[in-house]
Amino acid sequence: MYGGYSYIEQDYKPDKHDFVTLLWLKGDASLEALAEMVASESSVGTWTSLKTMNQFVWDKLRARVFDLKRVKTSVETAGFVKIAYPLEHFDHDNLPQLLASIRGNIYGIKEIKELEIIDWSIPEKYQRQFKGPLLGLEGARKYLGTSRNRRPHVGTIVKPKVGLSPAEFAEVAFQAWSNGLDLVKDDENLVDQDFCRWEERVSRTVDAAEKTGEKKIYLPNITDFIPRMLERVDYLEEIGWRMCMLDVYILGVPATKYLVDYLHERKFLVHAHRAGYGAETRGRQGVSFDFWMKLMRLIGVDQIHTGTGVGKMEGSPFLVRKVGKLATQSEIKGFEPLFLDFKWARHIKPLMPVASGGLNPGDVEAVCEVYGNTDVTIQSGGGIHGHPDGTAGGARAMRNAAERRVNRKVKVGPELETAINKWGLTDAGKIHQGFRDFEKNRKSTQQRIYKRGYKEIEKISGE
Ligand code: CAP
Ligand code: MG
Repeated sequence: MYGGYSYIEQDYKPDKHDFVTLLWLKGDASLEALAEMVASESSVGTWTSLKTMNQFVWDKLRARVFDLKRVKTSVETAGFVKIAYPLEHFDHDNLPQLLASIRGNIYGIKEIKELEIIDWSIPEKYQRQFKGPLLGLEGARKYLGTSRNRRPHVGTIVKPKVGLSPAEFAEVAFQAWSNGLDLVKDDENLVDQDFCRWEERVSRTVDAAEKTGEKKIYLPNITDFIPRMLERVDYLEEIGWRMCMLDVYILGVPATKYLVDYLHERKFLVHAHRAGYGAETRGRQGVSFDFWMKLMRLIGVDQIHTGTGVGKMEGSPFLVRKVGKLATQSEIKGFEPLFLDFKWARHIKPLMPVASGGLNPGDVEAVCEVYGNTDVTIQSGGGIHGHPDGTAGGARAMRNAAERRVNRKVKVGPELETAINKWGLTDAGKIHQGFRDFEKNRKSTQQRIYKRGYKEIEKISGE
């Protein structure tokens, strides 16, 4: 009972039109009380009973807490719970309103010390209001001509992150492309600084891409206030370059959705950088990256950064494979309490996952093992421009590694050998074995998580 009402129905079976959130909760009251605070504050209630409450509100719009699983801790209460919300609770086609309910006030409730939305499911009827990716995974493959051989796409982020002039930037990009890379992108913090004005950089770099005589991806970062982003899209359209990058987490859901719709009306490929996501996905207060992944596929970005499992950014192979599946599969079999069963509406296309952050050519095999296949774009900044033979050597090594991944007859070239001598070869076999062990111990791992909570999850997540 919280605020005069009881929201708990332990054995509730969600309706196909319900949203379900899977939460981790920890705090200063019983798990039941903590969960009811969340259900109340995120749906129809508040701290006290209301004279204005009526049957329609209670019957049709309230949230329901179910499947509570208490975990043993020494002092506070903690555990996993699920909360179901009826579809009628939400506006049509309005993600900000949905977020204000399920990801809103609940994070400020004083008794709650830890609250993580680990996962959520979205009813098909709600998904049907969104278009999903326009080009997605297969669109990117078709553009680059890799639909048949299915090799991983390889690319680079020009480094230093900021500071090169437009001419220097375009030259580095040309070296990268002409030595085998598919993709070059601006860094997340490079847009329109005085030393590298956006328009001049884009015009020179697009010329460099065209000079290669091959289909290449160049992703200019257009992130800014909305009017300036629209001007940049218009410029790109004028010069016939239909692709760009958005820092989607920084922009937030409303601006991202607005831009993706605008770009897709103009048939652009949209690449999503996730800079900043860690502010709410790490630790036990916030949301998991899966939460964001589902939002972004619904909104329809065509490519998105999803982690590496082996590079410089957080995320174990297990977690990254899970996010990769959310990007590329139409249906996911759950492993509670880490993720729920989930099905995408049929029209929502797969999108291209992007592994980036601390990678080098010796990581290609391992990254493919993390993702479980080669449907991934592998990006490397330091691992290309830090190659002893420079950008050209790094690009050749990276392409060589990608070709070898789909055709074992391709020999290790001298640049790949140099890269491996400098950075080593990440052990893909060990990652493979890790997944096999996990499958073997699925049931017992699950039992341990329910017993000991996040201490066990951290062993899998690498946190
Ligand atoms: C990679 C990168 C990306 C990170 C972000 C960087 O450069 O450009 O922004 O990958 O992480 O600046 O760090 P390096 P994520 O290849 O030189 O590491 O993709 O996980 O969002
Ligand atoms: Mg970057």
